[in-house]
Amino acid sequence: MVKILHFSDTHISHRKFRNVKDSWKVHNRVTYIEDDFCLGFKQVLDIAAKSDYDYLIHSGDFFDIPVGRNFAGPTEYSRTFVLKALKEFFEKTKFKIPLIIIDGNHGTFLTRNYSTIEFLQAAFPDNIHIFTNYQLKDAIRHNKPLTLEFDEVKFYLFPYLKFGRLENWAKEYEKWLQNNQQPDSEKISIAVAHGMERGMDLHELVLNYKYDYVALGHDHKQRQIKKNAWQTGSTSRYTFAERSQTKAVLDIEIEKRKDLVVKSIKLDNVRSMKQIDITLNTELTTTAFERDIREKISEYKKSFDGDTAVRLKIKFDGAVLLSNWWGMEDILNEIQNDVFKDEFNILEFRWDAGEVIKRAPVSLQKGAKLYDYLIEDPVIDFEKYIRSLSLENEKQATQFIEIGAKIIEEAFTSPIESSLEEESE
Ligand SMILES: [Mn+2]
Repeated sequence: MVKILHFSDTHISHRKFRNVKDSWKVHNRVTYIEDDFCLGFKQVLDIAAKSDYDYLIHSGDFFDIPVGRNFAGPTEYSRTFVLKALKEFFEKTKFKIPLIIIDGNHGTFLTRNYSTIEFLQAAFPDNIHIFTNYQLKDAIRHNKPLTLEFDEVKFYLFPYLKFGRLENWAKEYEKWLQNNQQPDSEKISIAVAHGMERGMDLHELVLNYKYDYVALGHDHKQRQIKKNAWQTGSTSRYTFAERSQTKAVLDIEIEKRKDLVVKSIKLDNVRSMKQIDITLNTELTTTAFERDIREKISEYKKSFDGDTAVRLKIKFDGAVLLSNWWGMEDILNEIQNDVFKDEFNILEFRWDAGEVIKRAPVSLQKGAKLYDYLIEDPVIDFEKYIRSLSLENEKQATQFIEIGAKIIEEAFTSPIESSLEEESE
């Protein structure tokens, strides 16, 4: 029997600059939100040190940055915090428990073939085993396995890769998987993967092969995916969509040819995130709007305490006159100012009006009709547009249409909830 502690998506060094109270936890050193993510990680190591685990598994997004167009690496504060916490953990457990970490979509310099977890392995070369996006690409390129073997356990690693983005990537990935990543029938086999969308970043075979356990990451909500597969979830709340989620890690006992014994261990001291829902209507005056919001946040009117302060989002829907909305935005900015200046136990104050229908005032409605005919079916419209260019090269035209259609589809079908403000998991 082996006993593992499965955790994921620690997103260490996650920082917020906009719509957050300008307040340090330790002056000139660390802010509250950044420290939340360090403490989430520390809590897991404390749990891990208390029991007799054989392995610790982290299924990706160890560090939050770099990500996308944010090329900044983890802060010195977070890096130092992590090293100290790990050193303490390994000393307490006599350097006996291996920690396995794979790359997620956060924490790697995509154009640089470098991952921030490489520095962890360099610090603890005998105890930490990392598997990066780069190693995965290399394994696919050379048709070789990405595994890690111990006496009784074999790990199959699947760092993040959006293989479904292109058809030929998907084919190559599947071929590599079939050739190299099939579970061993003798040893306990554990797959570790960062991904949640089947066929896009999580391959069906990872769920269908007979691994004894599949340790998944990327989904911040803890949930069972299959009898032998779990998303363990993140260790701190990241987006407002996670506001009512309990954060937890998984304690798993694995024995060959026996059912898993799964225990979810709850993490405490997770900062609360609250959402206030407000439906707007075109009759609403700015005065009534202001009164309503000030009334709704009055329950947080008490002296600021960074350890318990709430992260707050106001979510609007309904419809509003555009001219009124401009006034409302001014009011929101004013309230935000007051919230951060006065006695409110609020750490973050933001709003999302992405789903509000903003009607042009009657005087402008004639002009607004311009938008009506713009795009009926974006994909078909785009093809018409490309055809209208009468390109000589048919192959090129087809390529344009295919790529364009994919981009448009992605843009028009992506969930509204993840607006620009909220970064993806
Ligand atoms: Mn992720």
